[in-house]
Amino acid sequence: MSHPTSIRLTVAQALVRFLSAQYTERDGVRRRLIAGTWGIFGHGNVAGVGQALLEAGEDAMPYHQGRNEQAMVHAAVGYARQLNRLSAQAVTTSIGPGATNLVTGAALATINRLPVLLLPGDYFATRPADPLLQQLEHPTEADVSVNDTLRPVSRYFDRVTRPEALIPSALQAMRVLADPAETGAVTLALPQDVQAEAFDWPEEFFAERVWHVRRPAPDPVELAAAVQAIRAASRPLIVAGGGIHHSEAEEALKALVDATGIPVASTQAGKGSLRHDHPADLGGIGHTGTAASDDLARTADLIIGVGTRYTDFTTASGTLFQHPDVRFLNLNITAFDAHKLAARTLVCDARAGLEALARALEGHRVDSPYETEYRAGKERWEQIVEAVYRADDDSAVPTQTQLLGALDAVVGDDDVVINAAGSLPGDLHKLWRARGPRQYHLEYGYSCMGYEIPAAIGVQQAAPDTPVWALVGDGTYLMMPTEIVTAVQEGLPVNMVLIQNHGYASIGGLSETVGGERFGTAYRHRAADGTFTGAPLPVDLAANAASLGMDVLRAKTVRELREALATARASDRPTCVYVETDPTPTAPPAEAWWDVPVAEVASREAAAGARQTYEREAATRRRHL
Ligand SMILES: Cc1ncc(C[n+]2csc(CCOP(=O)(O)OP(=O)(O)O)c2C)c(N)n1
Ligand SMILES: [Mg+2]
Repeated sequence: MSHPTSIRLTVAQALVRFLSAQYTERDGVRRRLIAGTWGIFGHGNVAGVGQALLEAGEDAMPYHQGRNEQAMVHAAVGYARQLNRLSAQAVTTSIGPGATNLVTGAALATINRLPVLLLPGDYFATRPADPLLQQLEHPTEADVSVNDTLRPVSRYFDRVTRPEALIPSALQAMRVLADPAETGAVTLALPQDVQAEAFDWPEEFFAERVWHVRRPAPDPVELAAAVQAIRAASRPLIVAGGGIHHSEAEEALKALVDATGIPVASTQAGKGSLRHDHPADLGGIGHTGTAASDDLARTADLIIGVGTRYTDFTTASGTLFQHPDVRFLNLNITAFDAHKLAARTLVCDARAGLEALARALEGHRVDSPYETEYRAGKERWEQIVEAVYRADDDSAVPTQTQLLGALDAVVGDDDVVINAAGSLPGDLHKLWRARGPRQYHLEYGYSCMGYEIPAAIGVQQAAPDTPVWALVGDGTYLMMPTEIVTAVQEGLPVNMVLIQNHGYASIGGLSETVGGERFGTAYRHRAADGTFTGAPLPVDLAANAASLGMDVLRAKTVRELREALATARASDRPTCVYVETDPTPTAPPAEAWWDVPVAEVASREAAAGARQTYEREAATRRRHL
């Protein structure tokens, strides 16, 4: 018997209806919390969530068709990042392989603290005929399904085995997605029989709900201690992390820096927090950082980490901060990150914290010789960037840094440049001149090859009028070109710069420094001696991109590259600029170490030599307590 205020729907229909009524709000701006749903259908969601999406219609819940489940998560992550985590997307999959394809995307989302709602189909809750197609039968734990692989990579996981359990579970899922400290991948595994089951839902379950995205203020005691530490420091350095963007704290950072003269070095996620031409912006920090940042990091007595997780790239694997009395002050919305490196903590929203610091530090400024010193370092680095960007011969094959110079010349302040893996993250972190705060979109928490193209789709969905660029190496392209089809289908004019250098330039270079002799890093035919040292493989990736529906411009010289980039930017179609680069490495070498352990014993000379260097570097590691 139905309750008078109840609505009879299947679990899947109820979930879609519930999701279409959820909103976030921050600073008075309201957005859909789940703005759309990506899906690939098979058994496990075709008759459940698939039917529910059809019934709901595009107005209530826009549907996007992907080609690969991992890629759909990447697209959703790109979307959420572009909107500062105030809006997210859901991803529905079939049972088994469709579901486990989510794992990589989920890890990426959770590591980068970006929200995505995952809705994998799951085995029957009622177990009428196990094993069903694609079921893993665990011999001793009957309730284990392949979806349990999503537990360690999800910030919230539930398997909804009864209809009424959806109510608390869906509410908890929204709480986590909208929580600035908790957010990441959220998984609701949905047994396929339960998805199709009808239930009488209380009407209130479908009422509009607004999830306020809070900005926790700093604790007065922590704030006082932080202010004291900054006043006492003679060489303070801000490490700007991704939390500044998530919190939309760029203006607050600039105000603090303008008032105090404290310089800013940025992580991959934080780059663009200050415009590149601000006198206190020193660019990237750490293993892929600039000399301006890393020289200062070595001699700074107070590191002020704002919204950073302090990865090994940032700390140069624990070797970067070498001042004998260096101390850390961490402003972070998660206590977990704030406490890293035995820091003084300021656990709060980045914008709220930076504004409070600026107020409390009024009248305080770093010594002028310190300012003169870092400004000179910045100027020296800018000359290095100019030199590697410049191409004196227009008719030559471009190097990778000349390619970045050409792109730098064509983009506007709002263009978004996306990359995640290969040799580009290092080159971009060192060289890119970030203008707008959303421009530099590097996924370097998971550094996942294949993120770029689907992420460009998500970014373009979030910012329809903004030119979006996926920068893609040949190895990365081969990992996941599939979503080109999706960009074509959705009519999204994303640009892709496809860089052909016949393999893994990045890992090849790394391999050489760690005694690996470039083993397995080039895309070449097997030679007579059985090794992959023959001719380059005869692939034509430009033709491949064209076959998937992109417009393709092949650029052979610097001049053709400049023209192709401008044409791509002006086009309203998905466009690929394909370029074979001169492999001569032209990017400045690393300013700081990165720990990749080298064989302690080896018969080959290369590894033995590399081990000596390794031990010398490892000896400089510090434990900050
Ligand atoms: C999914 C995934 N697999 C493996 C790696 C390790 N990895 C990092 S960079 C790289 C090679 C990238 O090659 P390409 O895209 O051609 O860029 P290039 O190094 O040539 O600049 C590999 C294999 C990774 N980051 N992601
Ligand atoms: Mg390559």
